[in-house]
Amino acid sequence: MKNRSRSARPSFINVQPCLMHHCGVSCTRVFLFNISINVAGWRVRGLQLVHVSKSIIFEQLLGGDVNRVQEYIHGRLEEGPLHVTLIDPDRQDPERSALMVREAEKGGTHIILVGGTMGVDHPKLEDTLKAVSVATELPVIIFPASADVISGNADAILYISLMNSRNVNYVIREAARASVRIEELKIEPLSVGYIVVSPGALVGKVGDVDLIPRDDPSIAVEYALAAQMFGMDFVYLEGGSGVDEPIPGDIIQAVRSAVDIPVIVGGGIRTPGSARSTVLHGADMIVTGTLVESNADTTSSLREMIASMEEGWRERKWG
Ligand code: 1GP
Repeated sequence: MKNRSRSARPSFINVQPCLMHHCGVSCTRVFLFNISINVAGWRVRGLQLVHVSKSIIFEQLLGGDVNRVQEYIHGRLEEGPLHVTLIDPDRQDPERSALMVREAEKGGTHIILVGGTMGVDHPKLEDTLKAVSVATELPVIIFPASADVISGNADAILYISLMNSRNVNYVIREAARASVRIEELKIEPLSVGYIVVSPGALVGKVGDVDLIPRDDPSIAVEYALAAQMFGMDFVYLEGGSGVDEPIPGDIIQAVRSAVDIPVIVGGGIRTPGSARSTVLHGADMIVTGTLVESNADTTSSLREMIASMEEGWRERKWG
């Protein structure tokens, strides 16, 4: 997922993971791809077994103008829920962040999100992104606190509208300010309708949020549907970092039933049981930050949590 470039752009390229191969897109060693490519007007098709690392495949075959991270996420979601590890560069130095990421990858996490609610300064974000990118093959995505902390050292960036903020800067102005820079850096934007549910913790305060009440799923549904109608890629239900309880299942379930786009849920998820319940109620992707920051054995905690998420997913799909 490193060194994304749009320069060598083929006229058409379509790569799908082979459904018969049990590893699918998650495998970093062997891929069986159905490749279709136009070369000088001729379409060449065929199955190819590629026995190299995932990043090389993506760089060599998908190096054009494609949504690599979106493809990765949607491919993974065919198989099960995704776990996302949030790294806040303000909480530790880049070397420690890289170590946490290595452990999280061993534990089975699928995506690394780097950012924080408070304005992380730009050098700190850059240093952390560089250290983290070297440490992992997983997609590294920026979670920006503002338009001032954007970097090309990542595979993608969450392109956020904090939909239930009272402050127009967080609803759209920061996104507008960031747009030209994102385009220049050629970093993949993942558009996100970010909806903060009570208690909201720091992001609720800093973002001047009109919090979604925990006992009224209908308001969350309105915002989530609005996000989908605006054409956004994801809905992100945020309870706030470090809160005692995750977002209530009723809210997640109502949102999941209302929209077709993937639903991301974060805030207060620290146990396998809460992760399982969050997925069972409809989360497609779970974000955890505090768990990785405060845990002595990240690898085994994440293994356990991801196994529980998969149980919740199976129960949701097949009862
Ligand atoms: C990301 O704010 C969350 O959505 C992270 O929350 O720190 O409670 O895991 P935790």
